[in-house]
Amino acid sequence: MLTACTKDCPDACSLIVTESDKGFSIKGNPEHPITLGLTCGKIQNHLRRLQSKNRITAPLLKKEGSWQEISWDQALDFCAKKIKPVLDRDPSRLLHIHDGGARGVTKETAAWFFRKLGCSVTHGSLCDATGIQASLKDFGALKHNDIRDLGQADWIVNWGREVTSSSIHLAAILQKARKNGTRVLSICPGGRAFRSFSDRIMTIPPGRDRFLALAVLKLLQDSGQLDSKQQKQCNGLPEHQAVLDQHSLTELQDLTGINEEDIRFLADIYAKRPVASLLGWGLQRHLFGGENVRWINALAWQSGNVGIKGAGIYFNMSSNSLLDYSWLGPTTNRSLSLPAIGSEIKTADPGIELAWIARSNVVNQAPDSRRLAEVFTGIDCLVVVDAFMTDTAACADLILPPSLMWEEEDLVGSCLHYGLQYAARAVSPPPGVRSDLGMVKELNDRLGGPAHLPSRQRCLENCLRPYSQDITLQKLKTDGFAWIEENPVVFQEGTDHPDGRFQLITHISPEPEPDPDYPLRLLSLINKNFIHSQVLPAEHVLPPRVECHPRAPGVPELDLNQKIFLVSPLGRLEVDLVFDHSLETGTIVYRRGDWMRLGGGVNQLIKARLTDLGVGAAYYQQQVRLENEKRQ
Ligand SMILES: Nc1nc2c(c(=O)[nH]1)N[C@H]1C(S)=C(S)[C@@H](COP(=O)(O)OP(=O)(O)OC[C@H]3O[C@@H](n4cnc5c(=O)[nH]c(N)nc54)[C@H](O)[C@@H]3O)O[C@H]1N2
Ligand SMILES: Nc1nc2c(c(=O)[nH]1)N[C@H]1C(S)=C(S)[C@@H](COP(=O)(O)OP(=O)(O)OC[C@H]3O[C@@H](n4cnc5c(=O)[nH]c(N)nc54)[C@H](O)[C@@H]3O)O[C@H]1N2
Ligand SMILES: [Mo]
Repeated sequence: MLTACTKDCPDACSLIVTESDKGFSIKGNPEHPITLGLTCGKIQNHLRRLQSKNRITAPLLKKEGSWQEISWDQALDFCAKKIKPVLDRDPSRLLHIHDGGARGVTKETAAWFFRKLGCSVTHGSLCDATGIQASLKDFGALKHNDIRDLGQADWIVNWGREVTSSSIHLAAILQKARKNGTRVLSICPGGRAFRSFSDRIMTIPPGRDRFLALAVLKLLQDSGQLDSKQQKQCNGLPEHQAVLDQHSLTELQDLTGINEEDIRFLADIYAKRPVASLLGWGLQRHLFGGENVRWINALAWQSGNVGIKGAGIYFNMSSNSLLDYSWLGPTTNRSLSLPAIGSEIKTADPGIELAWIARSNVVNQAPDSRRLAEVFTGIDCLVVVDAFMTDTAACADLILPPSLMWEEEDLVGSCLHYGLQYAARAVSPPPGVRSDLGMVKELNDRLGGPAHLPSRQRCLENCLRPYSQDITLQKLKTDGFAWIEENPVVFQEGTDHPDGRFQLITHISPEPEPDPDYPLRLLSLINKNFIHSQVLPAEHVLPPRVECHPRAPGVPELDLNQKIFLVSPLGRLEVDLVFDHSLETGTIVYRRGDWMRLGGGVNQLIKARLTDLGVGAAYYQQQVRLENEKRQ
């Protein structure tokens, strides 16, 4: 049977399930142009989640601090009874939060149900909103060439994408390209992972890529190597050039820690063409993340490395854009900023009385977890739809357990490739759970049917309408996937702005000086083996591990035989310290995902701050220190 992975991962794999005497097995679909038969550890890991003894399989109601199993009828009656009077008074007092815990058409439809009720919703994102907004500002669209085109580049300049952790199929594309002569230069704050897929590495302190892109532009401009045709198709050129003139090469070397020879090497690469620029999510999670992305976009455009095969900017594509959601209809809602959701709820007027959270462990994954836990616990009624007792679920008044990936049928796009994947229901869910769509349908009935929610099949078919006979649900069921566009070369005829011109960035912000008491920049990165916080209690490695250079500030003074704490102005967390000589000395890495309830949860140390664009979370701006004992 053909199904798919609906996790919040770029690769969106097509999968083959077989059941034999030996049990259920799952492998990558060899026919899918990106999956190519290969799957990652998260797949086996998900099988363990489905069968885990920690899985919640009946609704749980909190009564005087302890959990009580109740029936679905009781649970949904409880929800309707709480929600109805709020809807009658002012629907914006009900807040809906959802994220990418599982993706798919029916998940989006369940989320739309709350919009239709007129609830408050969220905007911005914990993930990629900054880079998306930067792309929209510069190009007027979020799209890139077919990812397999990377193989046609002479050089791939990888601005901080740790592909072996975040996207093993992209890692495979890079390795294949390297075999065929393409070279990969990675610009990153170090870390061993980059070695396996890079021909050359330039180490940069986090948050400063914009100065490196500016330095390269300056060299290319001074040597007359910028592409005059592309420059004619820009807005903001004089102001942009004035910024180049305001900075000396020496100053930019100091800011980036990269020497002149390396900057010249990078300029030579961009001058030769075609060079593809791969942008990670990491570099946009800083206070000036939007500027970081925009300066790299400007470099790629002006050097003539956009709109041709083998070149281009590769950040993201919109995974939902391949599907048509217009049939759901427009809604009008009050919207709160997700990265600052704690203070947003506190100051909301009218206030939030009820919240419904699905597919998100927001307490664990958004900044300032301790405060968030307090804020959510303080809401009159919190409903969390989750299969595990996460840091968020623990704050709830009612937990509703959903069916999970492979237990329901759906369709998913990808933010990496042009494939649309069909996810069949491959296993039976435990009897006590309901799908996200199923439970909101029942709630809708109890509320007197304010929304029209079609059947699952109809939802999937509706999303395929633009493809008429070319891509039908039946065809997807048979093939497992469909390819939407073959070999697009985006921005060949100019950008998607109405005037077709590229919008150059015309300012650059200085990097704020860190408080000397907190000399280390904290990178709270994904964990190769798990998706975000989807880690079972038994899979936790505690105390959490952090990695830094042995000569990082404050480290030589530590007593390694004593307990070590990671400290920020928000709190402290006991950690296990491991050395990595390849890391930039001012950087410390924490592989996030472990739960605060169990002794992890790095977001309790991270202040809620917004990036410069798109309402993103500036997680990686956080400064910390290591210490043995509490400082007086
Ligand atoms: N296994 C696994 N895969 C996943 C996920 C998961 O949880 N687990 N999550 C998925 C999701 S939703 C996302 S958004 C992606 C995230 O995928 P990635 O883009 O890999 O994002 P990060 O891990 O946040 O950052 C990657 C790298 O950015 C570098 N970096 C940080 N700051 C800077 C900077 O200022 N400049 C430069 N040049 N580099 C910097 C860090 O060294 C880090 O190695 O992964 C997806 N894939
Ligand atoms: N410090 C720090 N924090 C970060 C980031 C960072 O760089 N640094 N980056 C972030 C990024 S890239 C992202 S994308 C976000 C991720 O933030 P979240 O989306 O909140 O991450 P998950 O931990 O995957 O939480 C999803 C939850 O959904 C549940 N779930 C799974 N399947 C289903 C389902 O079918 N239905 C329902 N109702 N629930 C389901 C899972 O059990 C899990 O608890 O957070 C980020 N948080
Ligand atoms: Mo993400």
